[in-house]
Amino acid sequence: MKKAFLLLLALVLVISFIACRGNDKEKNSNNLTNSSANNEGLIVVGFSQVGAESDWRLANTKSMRETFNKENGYRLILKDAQQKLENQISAIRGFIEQKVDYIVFAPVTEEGWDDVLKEAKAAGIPVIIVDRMINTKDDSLYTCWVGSDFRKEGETAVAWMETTFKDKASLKIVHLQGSLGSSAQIGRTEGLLAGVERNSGWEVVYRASGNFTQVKGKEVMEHVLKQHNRIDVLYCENDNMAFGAMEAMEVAKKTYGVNGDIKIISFDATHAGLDATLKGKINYNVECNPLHGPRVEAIIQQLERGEKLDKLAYVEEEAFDAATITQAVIDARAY
Ligand code: GZL
Repeated sequence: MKKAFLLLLALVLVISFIACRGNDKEKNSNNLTNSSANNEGLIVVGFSQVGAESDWRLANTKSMRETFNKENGYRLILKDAQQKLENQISAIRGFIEQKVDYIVFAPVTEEGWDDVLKEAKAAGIPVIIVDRMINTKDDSLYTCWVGSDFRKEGETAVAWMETTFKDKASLKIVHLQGSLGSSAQIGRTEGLLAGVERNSGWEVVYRASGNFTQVKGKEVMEHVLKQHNRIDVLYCENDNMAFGAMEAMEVAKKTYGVNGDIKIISFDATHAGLDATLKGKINYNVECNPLHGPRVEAIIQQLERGEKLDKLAYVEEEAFDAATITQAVIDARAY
């Protein structure tokens, strides 16, 4: 009897020992999946991208993929949020769980980030914001931001309008906005609003968002053309919406561009957008540089070296006039 009891006790001890070992192994393997050892010494970057809504966005994603690859010493985990805030938040939570080394994200809109960024901060993971900005009172929630000065982009477009239309007593403007609440839309809209404020003859006859997509841009312009006979200017917050608006104007037999009735101002200066500018379909195109991969990599390398960083880093941008742009200018550009 005693022997049987001792045998049973030994059996229980052995089983519980194996069970613990099993857990340890699991934990180890968990740690292992996130330690540089298991990542072959690579730096793991979790990148939450807005979506694939425009040529600009595709160029931005391409830049990040080309930079954060194995040859350069990185493992990139890229999540496409399909332009939904909730998808970005769950992607960032996933990065925290996976214990990535860095979290990078392009915020779809400015609001709604504090909670998830507090979780990233608690997990000790540096956060780099690219492209658009967030609205937060606590800037300790991110390490730094790199992107465009969208208000300045709008002011650049409006300065061109003031010069081009200085002799026009009145100007009827259709305003096609980007994704509402995104810093690109907010800044470019602010630029136009300030221009309308300064120029009493300017009137925005219609304003709506095309969500930065070609399909929506066409839809909005189809509606506008049914309501408004006289339109002098289309102020369009990105190239893809401008392409959609052009489709609608062609169907409605409206002329546009350098030789047309409706002058088009666009943003992004993507390859396709500059091609349209060269052809005189877009009158003026304000650049928004998407090549953030190398910029973010430089920031990560500085952080790896323990260097201090500026909180904000603006990228250099220019603008292109259909009257002066050449094929050589387009060919010399990286995107
Ligand atoms: C601008 C970027 C905008 C582009 C659009 O930095 O956030 O989003 O202007 C893109 O083309 O969809």
